[in-house]
Amino acid sequence: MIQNNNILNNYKKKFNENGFVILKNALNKKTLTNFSKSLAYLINASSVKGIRINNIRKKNTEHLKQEILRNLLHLEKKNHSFIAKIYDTIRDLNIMDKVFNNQKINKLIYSLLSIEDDVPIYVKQKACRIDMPKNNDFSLDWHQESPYTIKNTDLIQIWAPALENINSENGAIKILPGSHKEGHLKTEDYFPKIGHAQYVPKKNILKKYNEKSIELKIGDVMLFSKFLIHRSGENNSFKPRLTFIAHYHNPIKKDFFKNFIYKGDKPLKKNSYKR
Ligand SMILES: O=C(O)CCC(=O)C(=O)O
Repeated sequence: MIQNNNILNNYKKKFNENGFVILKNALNKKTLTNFSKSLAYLINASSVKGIRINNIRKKNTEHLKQEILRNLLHLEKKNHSFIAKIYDTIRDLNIMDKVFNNQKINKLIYSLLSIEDDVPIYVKQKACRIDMPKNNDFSLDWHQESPYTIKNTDLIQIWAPALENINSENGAIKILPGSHKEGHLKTEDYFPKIGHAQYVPKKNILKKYNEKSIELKIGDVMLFSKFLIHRSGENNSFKPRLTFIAHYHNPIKKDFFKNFIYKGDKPLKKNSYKR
């Protein structure tokens, strides 16, 4: 819980030292339950024969989650385009405002960005990743967020489990603590036919740091620097892995508008969940 300035300052100190902080129990149960329900409704809206979740309103949340996961697997098996549509839709559902525009998270974001709490925050790249078991199509190799976003922006990135706890088996994100101090790095780029553009820092930099897997319980969130080197974990479980991600920018930072390059909701560069 963030009660006072001392606690905020401690988080900030840790963030500056390591490039990330973990905020426990940031997302409340009600929001997470409503997110599950929203997802269940979207699955039904796909209108695929044999795929239907009944009694969404009344179902026990744990049962609902397991049904969601089973049905996402069925949809993927039928055709990945169903998953792509759900992915593209979730990010703009009203429930996502509750997820990302959360008082506890905001308080810490303001502190980490060193801005007053009446300054607007520009929340972009909101998404819920859906990573299928043993499938790396949309995985991200080692990268910093900086090449994927607005030049020189002040931003904090969020990563959090959306449906179930995330551990090393189902794809805990990997980070290189302390690597944010390198600043914006030169990269070796590659553009796979499927999935995201990859902007990978040079091997001699990656070798300098010890990798850490971030296992989070549902409700916990990780906030991290745009310079922290991180990568996707592998989902070696039998269920889809769902995670919230977003960028929190300070839009009044000098040159934010000058460097602004989002065009509607089009990705900045080749960066897609479509196959
Ligand atoms: O969750 C993942 O697999 C990685 C997410 C990530 O690296 C990112 O969004 O920048």
